[in-house]
Order: sequence, then structure tokens, then C-alpha cells
Amino acid sequence: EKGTPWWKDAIVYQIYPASFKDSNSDGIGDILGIISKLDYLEVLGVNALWICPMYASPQVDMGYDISDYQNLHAPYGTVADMEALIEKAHIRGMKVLLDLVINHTSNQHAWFKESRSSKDNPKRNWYIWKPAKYDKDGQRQPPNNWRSNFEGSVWEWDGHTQEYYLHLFAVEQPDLNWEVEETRRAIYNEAMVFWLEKGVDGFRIDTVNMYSKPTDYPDAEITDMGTVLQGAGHLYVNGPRMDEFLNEMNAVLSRYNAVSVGECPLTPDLARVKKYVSAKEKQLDMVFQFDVVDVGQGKSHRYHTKPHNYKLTELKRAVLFSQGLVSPESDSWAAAFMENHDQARSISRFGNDTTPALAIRSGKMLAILNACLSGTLFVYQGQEIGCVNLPKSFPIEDYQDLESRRYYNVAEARCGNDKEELAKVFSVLQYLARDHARSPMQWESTLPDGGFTGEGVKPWMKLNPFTTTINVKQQIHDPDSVLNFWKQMLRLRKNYSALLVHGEFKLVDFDNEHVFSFVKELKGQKALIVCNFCDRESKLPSVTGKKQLLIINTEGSKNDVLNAWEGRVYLLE
Ligand code: TEU
Ligand code: CA
Repeated sequence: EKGTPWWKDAIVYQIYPASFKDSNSDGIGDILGIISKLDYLEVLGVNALWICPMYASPQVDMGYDISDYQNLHAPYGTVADMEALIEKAHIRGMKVLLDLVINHTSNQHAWFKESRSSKDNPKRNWYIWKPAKYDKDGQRQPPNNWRSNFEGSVWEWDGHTQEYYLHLFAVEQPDLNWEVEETRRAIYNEAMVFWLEKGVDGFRIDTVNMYSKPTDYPDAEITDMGTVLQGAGHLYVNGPRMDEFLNEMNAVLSRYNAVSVGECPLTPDLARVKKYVSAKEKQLDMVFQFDVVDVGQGKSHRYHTKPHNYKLTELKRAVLFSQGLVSPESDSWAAAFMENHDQARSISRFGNDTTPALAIRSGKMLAILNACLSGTLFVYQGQEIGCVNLPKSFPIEDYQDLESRRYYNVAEARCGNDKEELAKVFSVLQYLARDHARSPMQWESTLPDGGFTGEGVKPWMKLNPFTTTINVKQQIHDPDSVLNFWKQMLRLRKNYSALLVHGEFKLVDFDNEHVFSFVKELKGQKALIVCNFCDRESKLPSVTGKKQLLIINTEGSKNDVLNAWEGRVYLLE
């Protein structure tokens, strides 16, 4: 539609630099590797890239612990490589978004080294330092009972200056103090302007609703010790100065006409989300809400659940919630996504990965669902070829993510020699761990390199052995592959963008626990999308009026009976 900003119709491909493509056979992905695959991405039909943190970092949290915003993690390459990537993407009409991690830095960042050096260092208050409390026995206690996202307290004792510092994530990720204007200015200049001047088109903004903390740091009501994290979560998101900070940040972005997509967890109140993404509020262009990706995860802690522990109506409600941001009347916008670097593979979570045929068919059905959702569409590396989770044969030692390892270690200590209990904990990681999204991209069928790195070179993280049957090389020329089905879906999304990108989402037959059906509507045009989320045949929901079938993910459909994992898109007259 004319006058629509580019990012509304964009199809953004998320790249995890460590695992996308290694160009110099050191087993680690790099920027030159990404450049070597721009043609592949152009043919796929994506027109924007989101590059996960490639900045200098000790890699405690895979680059979400930044030690220098203006330099690259050496194995990934150089700033000049980034300038080349931006230029070569722009030549192809592709936009480039970087990841903006500014709730915290690495503890190796120069700012933190100064801040921790002494209580009267000028940068002391650039981070959040608090004195200890002492209990009735005179025992030193942290300022409050909040738990970190990666286990343990959010407060780390610093013996040198005899105070605690706050870290909502790892000990090695101290939170920046956004209350101090000088700190905010430094963040904008150091982390944003440097790259905006190099032509990046915007940012995916990490934990965007955590910058304004409640200055009194109240204790969380403890439901049970392991879960006080989420119990505290509502205490440290959407704080009192969020609107002010985001307006200030937006003023910098607007100078470069740059787009912002904020990561917005733990925000069940749609009105609060709308405030962040309403155009007139000038805060963010859109947010990633967690409603869809939280389906099947624990309420108190994401891993406090068991595999496949959800109903289809929960997924429908979650999609409806985030789609609610896109409607002709409202000036807000949504991001449509089902995968990213923090989420396990959607075929294994919401489809069926028990056989190759079912993984392919349910992968295509999920492509139909994703490509027909309103808002800006995000595709995560490997989703387009139907990647599935790491096999059950992988032991915990093959899980490298600190969230997985620290969660498992705490469980191991708690379970003692109750092997059965520990196996239950591990089964949840086998289903939901972030590692499933972080194994190297599957370019070819050969192990151990899979075409990700040099012939026979072992990658930094073991390749998913399913690469033998799920890889780009095998699919690129196979008209029936998941890859080619995604290409068709992205083309369909472009051809019917008014309906599929901007249309209003309306659920059909909500209570049906097998079939997910919805209608998209705009200016009298209507499409019907049906997805049979189960292993058995289901009835096609009845709708009035003539239907013209636009695409289907199975051969030989039986009119009003849907095969297992069958998806269809109809134009409704
Ligand atoms: O993730 C933030 C994040 O996932 C938490 O806010 C979430 O609520 C919690 O993990 C429970 O699901 C971002 C990055 O995407 C992630 O990779 C980083 O580890 C994290 O921030 C710290 O930078
Ligand atoms: Ca490399």
C-alpha cells in the first residue's frame, strides 16, 4: 500500500552469526559467511536481516554480554566486514537490523571496569550498586529476593567496594543504570549512533521493557523459591520511566528514520503493549510479544512444565492476542514470529517431528500459519528448511547455552540421586532449550561440517545430525521441499499483502482443539486459513460463500476433510 513504511511489509530473516555460515573453516560462523549467503536469502524472498549480537564479547551469553559496542567479536570479523555486509545487503534492496543490547553490558566492558573500581569513580552510578542488608543473625543479605533469569540472586557481592550490583541475567551481565541521563546519552551514542551512521536501518531492542526499574527494589512475593524470577518479573518490567526513556531513544532513531522492534516479555496487558507501539506515542514501531512462544512453557519459569503441555486453544488465544495490535482503526503494529534464538524449533513444539514425512508436512503447515499472520513477519534461520530439535540422543553435555546448563546444574543439586526426577527436568530441555535454535545452519547432508564450515571441520557446537535429511542443498531443487514451500508462501504473502499483512485477524471455530482456522479481512476482501494441528483427519470448518483454493500443503486433498497436519489458504468470494 502506498505510503506504508517499508518495515510493515518486510519479511525479516534472523541470523545467529555464530551458527549461520563459517567462511574461514575455524568452525565459527562469521560476517563474511553471511555475505556469501545473501543470494540464497534473496532467492528465498526475504528483504531484511536481523543480525544477532556480533559485537566484542566474552560470549558468556553468546554475545548478549557486550564488552565493546563499536568492535566485533574477533572470530566474527571486523567493522569493515560489517560495512561490507550493510552495503551488499542494501545493493540487493535488503535492510539490515542489528541487535541492541542496552539493559546491561558485559562485566568486561570499560564502563563497568571503571564503575566497579571505586565508590567515587565518575561512572560508579552508571550501574546499579546497593549496600547489603543484614539479618537478625548479622548475616549479610542481598537488597531483595529477586532471582536471575540464569539462576541465583540478581545481586552479586563485590568485595572490593563492599556493595552488591544488579544483574537480571548472568553475573557477567551487570544492568546499566538508566536513571542517570549521562549513561543514557552514552548508550545512544556508543551503541546506536555509531552503527546508524554506518547505514543500519534499525534495531531489534533486547529486553526493551526492563530499563526503568522500581527505585525501591521491593521484594517479590515468593510463590516458591525457584519461581520468584517470574514472580519478580512483573516488578522489573514496564517500570515508571519506560515511556520517557523510549521517547528519548525514539528521538535518536527518528533522526535516521530507523525502525525499532522491541523484545517485550512478561506483558499480558494489551493496552500496555499498545502504548509501546502506537505510532502517535513515538516509542517503538513494534514489539515481539511472548504470548505465542510462551505456549507450552511454564508459567512461573519457562522450564517448569512438561513436553507438549498445552491445548491448541491456548495457541489460538496467544495468536489472537498479538494479532489484536493490527486493525484498520488502530495505529499500532505487530511482529509475527514463532521461532528465534531463544526458542526451540516450532515443528518440534507445535508440529510433529516424529517422522521425516510428518516433520515436512507440519513444517509446511506452520509456514502457512506464519505467512498468513498480520504484522511484520520474522523467519529464524533454519525455520525455512523445516529444522527440528536436537535429537534425544544428545546428552546434557551437548547443550552449551548457559540458561540450559545453569538450570540443569541447579536441578541436579536439588534432585540428588533421584535420577527419575532429573530425567524429567532434562526432558523439558530436550523439548524447550534455546540450544535447539543455536546448532549450525544445515546447508548440506555431510557430518560433522554440514556445509556450515570446511569439509570435515568440527563446528563450535555439534551439528544437528538431522542435517543428513534436512538441509538446503537437498531442498533447493526439490519442488516439494519445505524450503520451496516457504518460498511459495512468501510470494503469496507479497501478492495478497493487503489481506495477509494488513488484514484483520478473526478466529473461526475457536473451541475446536484440532483445527486452527481464521479469517483475514480487509476492505471486503476475505481469506480463510485452516490448519489441522493433529495426527488424524478433521472436518473442514464450514464457511458461507464460494472458496477459491490458493495453496495446500498436501497432495490429493479430500475436499471437506483435512488430512493430518494439512493446511489450506482460500480466497473467499
Ligand atoms: O532475552 C530476554 C528473555 O528472554 C527474558 O526476558 C525472558 O523473559 C526470560 O528468558 C524468560 O523466558 C534476551 C535475549 O533474547 C536472550 O538471548 C538473552 O539471553 C537475554 O535477553 C539477556 O540479554
Ligand atoms: Ca569463521
